[in-house]
Amino acid sequence: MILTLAGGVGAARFLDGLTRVFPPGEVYVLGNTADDTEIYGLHISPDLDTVMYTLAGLANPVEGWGIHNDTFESLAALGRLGEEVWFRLGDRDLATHIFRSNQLRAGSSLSTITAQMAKQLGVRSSVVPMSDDPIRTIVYTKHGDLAFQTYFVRRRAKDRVLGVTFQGALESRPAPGVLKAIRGAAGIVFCPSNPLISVGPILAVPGIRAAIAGRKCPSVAISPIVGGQAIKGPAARMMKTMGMEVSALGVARIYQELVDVLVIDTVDADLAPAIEKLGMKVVVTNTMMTGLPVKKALARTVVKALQKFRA
Ligand code: FO1
Repeated sequence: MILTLAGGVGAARFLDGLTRVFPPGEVYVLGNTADDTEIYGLHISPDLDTVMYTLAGLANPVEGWGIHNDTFESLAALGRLGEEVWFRLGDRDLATHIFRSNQLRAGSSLSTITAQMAKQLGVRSSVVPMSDDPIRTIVYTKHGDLAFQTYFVRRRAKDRVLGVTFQGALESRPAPGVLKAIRGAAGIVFCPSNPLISVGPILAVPGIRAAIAGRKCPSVAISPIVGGQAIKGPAARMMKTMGMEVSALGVARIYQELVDVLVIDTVDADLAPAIEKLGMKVVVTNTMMTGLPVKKALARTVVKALQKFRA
């Protein structure tokens, strides 16, 4: 089994390729839940849903999140009632959040509900939240401490990030089976997600980082920073304002001790020697997942890197 650490859209795109070149039933997705939020009394798990919809073939191909061809009638009606509508919840997407929230209220755990929904949608991979306990990313800015979706969607990630914290992480436990899955994995993959706010919270759940650091299998990360820019989202700006080098080398520094092989884009080939000095192997390839052929080729490269390192 390959265990993957996943944020939202970047991870989902990679997993779309991976599950087409590797048996999907042998892929375990450990998803970030620190972006979760409550809107209209509903529990939203954006990263879990993004992965789930993508693997079910339902995702909106343009945004990467939400459901393809969804409508927004309910949101419009809520707006007319005076509710804030900055977080775009589609009509069909709402069903997911209503179901999840109902089940949570009835006492079910997030991991059980996620498994149930993924199965219902025909997803063959395991999609597992990092924890069943509430963990929330708080972004420190000069305008105050912002809940993640307020920073990211409402304020369009335009504030300078002074720091982040994962509220509740210290008191949280990994979801059932997570540590066992890490110990039993034949390979670990860090998807091309934001290392600070997508993979960071997963590693902040007590026990997960240590289990990965003590791995007996190879681990590969795909750099989400290409040519000094984030493929998607605010990773580059965040790394910069937090004093990190915005490059694949900066990513390598964050993942030191946890990753054996870093996959970097061809435009960053000249960084390979410096990354290798950190004790990682480097694989150079096209990481810009513009279409299915590149996604599949990247996934094949990652699987090959895992096999090669193992050998
Ligand atoms: N991202 C946006 O930029 N704007 C939105 O209105 C928005 C709505 C949304 C609804 C459901 C969902 O599952 C995800 C949604 N996202 C939206 C994406 C999400 O906020 C972020 O991509 C992740 O949290 C970061 O990984």
